[in-house]
Amino acid sequence: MKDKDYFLSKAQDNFPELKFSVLTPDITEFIGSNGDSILLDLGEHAVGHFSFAFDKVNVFVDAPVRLVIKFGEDMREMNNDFSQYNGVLSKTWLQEEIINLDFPQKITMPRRYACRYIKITVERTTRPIRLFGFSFRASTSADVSVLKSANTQDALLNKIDLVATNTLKECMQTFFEDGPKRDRRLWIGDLRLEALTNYYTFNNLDIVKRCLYLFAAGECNELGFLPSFVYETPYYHSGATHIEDYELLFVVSVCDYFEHTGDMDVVNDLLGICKSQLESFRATPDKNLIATKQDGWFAFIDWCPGLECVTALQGVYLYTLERLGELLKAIGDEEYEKYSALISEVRSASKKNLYDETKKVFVNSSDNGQLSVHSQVWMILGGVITGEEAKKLLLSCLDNKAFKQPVTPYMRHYVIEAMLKLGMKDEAVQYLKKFWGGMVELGADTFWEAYIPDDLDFSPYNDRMINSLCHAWSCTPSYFIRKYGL
Ligand code: RAM
Repeated sequence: MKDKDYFLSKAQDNFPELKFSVLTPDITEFIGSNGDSILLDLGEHAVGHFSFAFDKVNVFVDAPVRLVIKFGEDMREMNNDFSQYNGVLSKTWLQEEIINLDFPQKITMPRRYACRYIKITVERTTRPIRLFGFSFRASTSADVSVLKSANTQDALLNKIDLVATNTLKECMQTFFEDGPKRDRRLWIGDLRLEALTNYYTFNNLDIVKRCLYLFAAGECNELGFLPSFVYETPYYHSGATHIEDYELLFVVSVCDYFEHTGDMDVVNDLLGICKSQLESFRATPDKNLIATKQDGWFAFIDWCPGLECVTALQGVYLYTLERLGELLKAIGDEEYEKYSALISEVRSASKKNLYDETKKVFVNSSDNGQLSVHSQVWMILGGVITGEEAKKLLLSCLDNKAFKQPVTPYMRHYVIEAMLKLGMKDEAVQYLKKFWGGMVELGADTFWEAYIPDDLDFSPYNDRMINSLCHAWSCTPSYFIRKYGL
């Protein structure tokens, strides 16, 4: 019987093996007293556990020593004063500890951190102390030995590829995490992009299967939608949030997996859930076949402030229908005809109701008439508009202040996907270099959750300190570079 226990046991069968390595910073020893601090640099981003030792210098320390230990993914984060944090997410994501050590000892800190830099401040000691034996035990389930270099003719693209594979590697732990600093959980939107990039880099199929099954085990809401995120530590827990575009992208993730592997066992296990996601979605369009906002409605699309998402969601729906249709055709499923008829119907309805023929743009009263790159891109990806007409539309909205622009590498992934669908390879390379290359030029070791070139303080959560600087959904340049030979 394919129930929660079945899916969880399948997820367990595909538990990926973690590989460990030990990093040591260039500084090996530090002598300090009250108020002194040391900054350690691991030389690269790492996810894992930090150890060190302390001892007296010459006079025995006759009281507990209090240290403040701060971990950061980049130097901007290290230079922030965490006490000034003013964001909407919990401050406890900020990686800083106060520890009291009763006597000289070697200590391995119990929590896992995601960082390149570590700052230790001696807050209170009665005598100078010696800190030494710094080491960081890093983990990943990515097998770096199988990774081939991208070897493009372009130095910046090679660098972008390196940072992108590094981002993915860091997010690959016992499942695909969205960010190893925050939220450290599995989200559908992130899973899809991580899995795609993984196919062209580390090609670890177990972790993809595991993640698909972890969602299959999740509790659906009253509409039948899968949870949009799950946790697995310390025990399985499916998230209470249901994001409409993410439930659809679960279906796409299964289609991607099948396209890459031809694995019918997984399809047999998950096809019912895929079909049910699309059936559930059918409750949302109006009589014109256009998506509407529902009670408790939430579509993600991007973290762009004030973004209206209905048209984009309609595009995600079409994109998913098309992918599922292809899968059904490939496996000879009798429902293929039904899906392909539906795609044509919803496409024509979208063009008829959402495309303004005079202004040559998609605009929707359910989006309050708001113009966005997001709507145009998803209508292109949904196949509502094609060829030269679509190219013109895309070029006219990018960098156009009249249109809401993407703010996350997640949404920018879909901009590039739309460009490549339209054969705009040169534009795709330029766009990739501008946004991911921009982060590289700012010294990124891993790609960030959000990036607006002229607003480096931007945060979806109102404070840049909480942004994840190694974020799964930003790893797709390696997918584009390797799959399309950019
Ligand atoms: C944030 C994370 C995650 C994303 C969701 C929608 O919490 O950044 O990656 O998928 O938002």
